[in-house]
Amino acid sequence: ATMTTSSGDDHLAGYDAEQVRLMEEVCILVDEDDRAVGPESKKNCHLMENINKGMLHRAFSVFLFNSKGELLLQQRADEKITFPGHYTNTCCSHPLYIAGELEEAGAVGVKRAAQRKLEQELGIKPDEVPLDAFNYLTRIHYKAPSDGKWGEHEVDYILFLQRDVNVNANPNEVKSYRYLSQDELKRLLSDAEANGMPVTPWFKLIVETFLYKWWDQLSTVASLSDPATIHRL
Ligand code: DMA
Ligand code: MN
Repeated sequence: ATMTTSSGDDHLAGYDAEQVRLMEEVCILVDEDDRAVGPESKKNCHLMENINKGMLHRAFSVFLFNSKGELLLQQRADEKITFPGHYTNTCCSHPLYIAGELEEAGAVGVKRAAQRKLEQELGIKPDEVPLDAFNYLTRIHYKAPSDGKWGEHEVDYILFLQRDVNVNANPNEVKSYRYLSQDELKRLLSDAEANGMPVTPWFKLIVETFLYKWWDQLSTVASLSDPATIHRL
């Protein structure tokens, strides 16, 4: 991967050029009630110096299951600026400050963003993951440092879907991926703990709070949807 030598911004010097470019994306700043309050660069949203002053943005976390009920897990690429090499759920990112992704009715804006990133990270074609296949379950508000400089502070929309898809992972985003049963995930997480393999903080929080109870009821999970609540984790 090409490394940047000078970006004109010390914060991003030395990181992967494609990931630096993606830091120019325009995220949606929100207040604590998830009301959109304006645009801000992905870079500024993820600097701890801004997070420590209260900056908060909107995000999503996708959990994709195959028809056997196995979860698609990914390991983030080493090129990622935040949480490189960490094990995590299928796909995460941010809706952008554009009309289609700001649309809040039915959480369709975050579903569009999820469809966009499933293709960019995992090569999953949009027609394999139609917007109406996503179940928006609830939101979590959490804060987590990555290293001294970078971190997360998000209102994160949790999206479940069960579809068989063709994966063609983008190595700039994804180092490895695999499908796991519940027992296999439990084993991976306890091995990770024992062996110092990093797992993203948001994935740990969702595993600890909601994952297995929703996973146990995959085929009827839409009935468990709690769209109005923001869980403070
Ligand atoms: C950000 O994910 C979203 C959450 C829920 C942590 P990310 O760092 O994978 O975003 P991106 O893929 O856009 O870099
Ligand atoms: Mn974020």
